[in-house]
Amino acid sequence: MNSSMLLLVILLITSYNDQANGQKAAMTMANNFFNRTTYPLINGISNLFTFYQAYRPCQTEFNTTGTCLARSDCLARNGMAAGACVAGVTVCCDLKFTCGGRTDKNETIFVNQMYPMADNMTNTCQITIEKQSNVCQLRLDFDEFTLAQPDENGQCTTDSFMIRTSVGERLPILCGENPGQHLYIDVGSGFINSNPVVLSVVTNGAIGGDLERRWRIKINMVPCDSLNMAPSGCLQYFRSPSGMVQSFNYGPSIVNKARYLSNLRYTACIRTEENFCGIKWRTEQPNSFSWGWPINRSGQIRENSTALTFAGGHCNSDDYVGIDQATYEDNNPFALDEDRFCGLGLMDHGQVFSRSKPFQLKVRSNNDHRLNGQQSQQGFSLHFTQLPCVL
Ligand SMILES: *[C@@H]1O[C@H](CO)[C@@H](O)[C@H](O)[C@H]1NC(C)=O
Ligand SMILES: *[C@@H]1O[C@H](CO)[C@@H](O)[C@H](O)[C@H]1NC(C)=O
Ligand SMILES: *[C@@H]1O[C@H](CO)[C@@H](O)[C@H](O)[C@H]1NC(C)=O
Ligand SMILES: *[C@@H]1O[C@H](CO)[C@@H](O)[C@H](O)[C@H]1NC(C)=O
Ligand SMILES: *[C@@H]1O[C@H](CO)[C@@H](O)[C@H](O)[C@H]1NC(C)=O
Ligand SMILES: CC(=O)N[C@H]1CO[C@H](CO)[C@@H](O)[C@@H]1O
Repeated sequence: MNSSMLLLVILLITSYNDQANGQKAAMTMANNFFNRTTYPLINGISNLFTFYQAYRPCQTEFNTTGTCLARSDCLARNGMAAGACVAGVTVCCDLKFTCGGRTDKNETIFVNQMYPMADNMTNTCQITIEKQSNVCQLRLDFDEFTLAQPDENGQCTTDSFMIRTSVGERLPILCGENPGQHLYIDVGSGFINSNPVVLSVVTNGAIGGDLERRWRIKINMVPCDSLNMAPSGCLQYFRSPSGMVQSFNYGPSIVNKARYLSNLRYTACIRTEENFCGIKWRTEQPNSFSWGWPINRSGQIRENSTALTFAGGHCNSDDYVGIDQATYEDNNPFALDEDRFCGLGLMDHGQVFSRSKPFQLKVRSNNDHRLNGQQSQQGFSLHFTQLPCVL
């Protein structure tokens, strides 16, 4: 047997088996075929090839992280060959975790059944995450998230993404477009693995237009002692001096339908950075805030006002966004505090300042979406900047 044949044998062995198994198989075969004096050499080459070929992370055609595996091994694990690692030997395998899956692994990526293609069927796709004992929260990152739009009541009746925990917290039911959004799920601090989290996506047939139903959700387990834990009560948690907070399904307005969801009651929290004492919120674009409208029961605009933006008690009757002790001007002792905002902007200049800690954005919507739909309200996209303590 010449050396290139030898390499081929090792290559096949290492690429068709698990790393550990592969090495063991290689050793057994080596012992069978060759005398021990030749074994150390073979083992060395085998390790080398294991290192270069199998189980190496790779970039898939979809720009996701895959694992180099033999094609047959990839398919046997419900993976998808998505590019080559070493031509003709290993493929870059995208290991899909989808409907029916159950895992206790960190950094799981949950995708729709047909991913990277769109799903167009009626289905209930459910996965179960069993937490590890030192884990207190899950963080979900929606790398991709397109489901059907909510109905005219702001409810996810065609498609819905639901989170079930045994902790009892009510988490929003989501649908529509949510790429880039994230959320935290409290899973309790108990040691016993009795609090599995179930994520389910209910889908109803094909969705209209150009929309392609597809999701790719990264699930991270946050250890209880981690500084990355979101404070209790925060569905979203932003850890940067500046950033953007958008309502779920924020996007271009849809005729006679509100994009934002009804029945929301959650808080987006901003970590206070060291030496920062205040926060400025401003609308990303002049028109990137359309949330609630001060209407009374007869559906007319309150007090015949021509104002477009409202604050405080005016926002009580419908949906609002809450920022504690917010003023239109920073450090102006004469500027009145408001704590809730609604209408078509944040006060007169599309911005407010607050020095109330912790920095939070409270998001509220009720179950009456009729007039919000008539106004085609699209939600909010707000930019925040923390303000240094020096005055
Ligand atoms: C992957 O990334 C490259 C550049 O980094 C880009 O040109 C290409 O379009 C991306 N492919 C997909 C499927 O996103
Ligand atoms: C769903 O997609 C498949 C594959 O693209 C296609 O063959 C099928 O006709 C589609 N079904 C519906 C109801 O659109
Ligand atoms: C899960 O992975 C993330 C990202 O690598 C890491 O920060 C976190 O500590 C891990 N969680 C556990 C329980 O190991
Ligand atoms: C609603 O507003 C209109 C116009 O300002 C007023 O005539 C009407 O009485 C109000 N209805 C209620 C229930 O407050
Ligand atoms: C509201 O505006 C309409 C039209 O401008 C006017 O006819 C009506 O009298 C106003 N109502 C009140 C209570 O000011
Ligand atoms: C295949 C073979 O001949 N293996 C031999 C290699 O040498 C050891 C002793 O060092 C023998 O026990 C094996 O039978």
